[in-house]
Amino acid sequence: MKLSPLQKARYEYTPKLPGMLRNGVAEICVKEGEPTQSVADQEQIKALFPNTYGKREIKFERGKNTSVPKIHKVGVILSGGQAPGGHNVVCGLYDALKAANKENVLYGFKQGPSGLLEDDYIILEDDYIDAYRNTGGFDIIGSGRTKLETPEQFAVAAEVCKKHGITAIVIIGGDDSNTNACTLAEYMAANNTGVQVIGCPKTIDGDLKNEDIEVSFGFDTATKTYSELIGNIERDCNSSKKYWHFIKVMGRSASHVALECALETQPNICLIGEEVAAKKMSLSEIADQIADSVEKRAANGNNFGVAIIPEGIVEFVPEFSKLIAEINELLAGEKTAEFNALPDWKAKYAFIEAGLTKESMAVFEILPQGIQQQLFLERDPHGNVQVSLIESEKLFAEMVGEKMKARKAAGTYVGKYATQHHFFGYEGRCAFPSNFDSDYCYSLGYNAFMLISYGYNGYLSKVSNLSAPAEEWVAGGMPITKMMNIERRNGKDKPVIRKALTELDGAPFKYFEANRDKWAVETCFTFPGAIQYYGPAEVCDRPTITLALEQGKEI
Ligand code: FBP
Repeated sequence: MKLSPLQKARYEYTPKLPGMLRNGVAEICVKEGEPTQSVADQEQIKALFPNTYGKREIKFERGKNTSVPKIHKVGVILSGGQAPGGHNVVCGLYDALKAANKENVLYGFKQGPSGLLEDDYIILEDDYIDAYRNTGGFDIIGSGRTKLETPEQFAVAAEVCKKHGITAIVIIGGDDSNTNACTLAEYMAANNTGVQVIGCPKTIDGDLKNEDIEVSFGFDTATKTYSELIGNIERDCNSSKKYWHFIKVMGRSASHVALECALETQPNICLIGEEVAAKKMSLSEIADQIADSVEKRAANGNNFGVAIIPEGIVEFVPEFSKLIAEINELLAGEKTAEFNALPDWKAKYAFIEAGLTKESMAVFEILPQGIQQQLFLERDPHGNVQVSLIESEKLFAEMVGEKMKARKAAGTYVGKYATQHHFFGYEGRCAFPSNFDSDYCYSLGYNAFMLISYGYNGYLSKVSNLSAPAEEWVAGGMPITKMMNIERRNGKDKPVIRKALTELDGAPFKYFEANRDKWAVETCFTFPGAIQYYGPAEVCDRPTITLALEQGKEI
């Protein structure tokens, strides 16, 4: 395989570990803290996790390793969407495992949790591992979205572990995968399998975050990648001065990615889904907010601008959620076939008009035809509207266009309005991990092995104090049950890790709120440029603005 110069250079990069892990595995001791409680619904969670509930928070320190020596056979799984740094979690885990004993073995289960269920694996060894150090992607073993959640699946997993003598599984995933890791850990303990389960917090979305997990890995690199691209677009539109760019960014429901990109690039507009929900904004109100910026900028002769749209925005618009629910109902069961058999869009439109309430029809009518058709034609296997596929960047660009026409007719706006659309998602998920993600991920993996060697089960690898230099990071572990609460999912009460949405009273949003009126009218763009891997620490090791603000640091 031909290597790029950066790839070669990154192979040589030595990720920075937290100070207490730097003397090698023989010099890492454990300090147990207080017993923990779940964030809510304590009695229910305790009853559901009798073997893994209430365990103590743990921290590692420099000192003589007192773990019981044994040969460790460990399995590792990458679960869900790609996030930069996943390879380094595997590398950190591998290095700690081999440093403890050369005879230890790391099994990489292929293509996500299904690899464990199908007993499809590779044994990871030096040469193979070395080709993935500090690189992006999950291709070291592949990833997948199979959910590991039923007792039947757990029994298969336990059998596969028994067959190979595997006594620990590391699951690298987001909130759902770590919820499932917690249930698997409980199963393994309840059935005396002797298998430990450890989770690692991954997702570019940044929504696996709580008082213990400061950030999920991948968020740093993905947002820096998108911010580079958004900054480049800002420079382009500031040069030609002829387009409004509508840029959708990934992040599923939560708006963390959009907010961080806005803090990095200071666009004219950034929508925040959680605010839209709190203010119960309609689509038309959102379009008006953008149109106000277009109008005011045009009055200063600036017929250009940048608007960032979070992927999940439409889910937060109450009238849109109602419309989606009605459409799902309208096409439930047999009715999909009836709808599909209608000869043309005109007939389909009449069917829709007859089936929706007056209010939802009013919302449907203001949507551009392309989006209307998308709502009915591209549906998931259960027949539901695929909200994530809705091209909200086009939706708002077109709705604002209509507003500008109306304002022109009313004589309040004189200007030109031409648009471009972008969607940034996959571009950032496999980027070469920033130094932050390279260091953080390697530390998470190394730390995961320390948790295994000290016999912990049902813990999330935890590395904290992340806005400080890596030397000052704190390594340890937190029982996953501490992060659980009961939520209603698919009509049933389920124990889950609470998903972190953007907090409207949190420091990142407050900073944005204090500045956005100025950004909406003036041209305050900032140009973060490409991620830098070599050079001064303030350029190369800088955490996200979100993390810095959350931890009270100057930005
Ligand atoms: P995870 O939650 O699994 O980390 O995935 C994140 C994500 O990148 C979302 O931002 C996005 O909505 C989704 O994955 C896309 O999924 P897919 O890769 O299946 O298209």
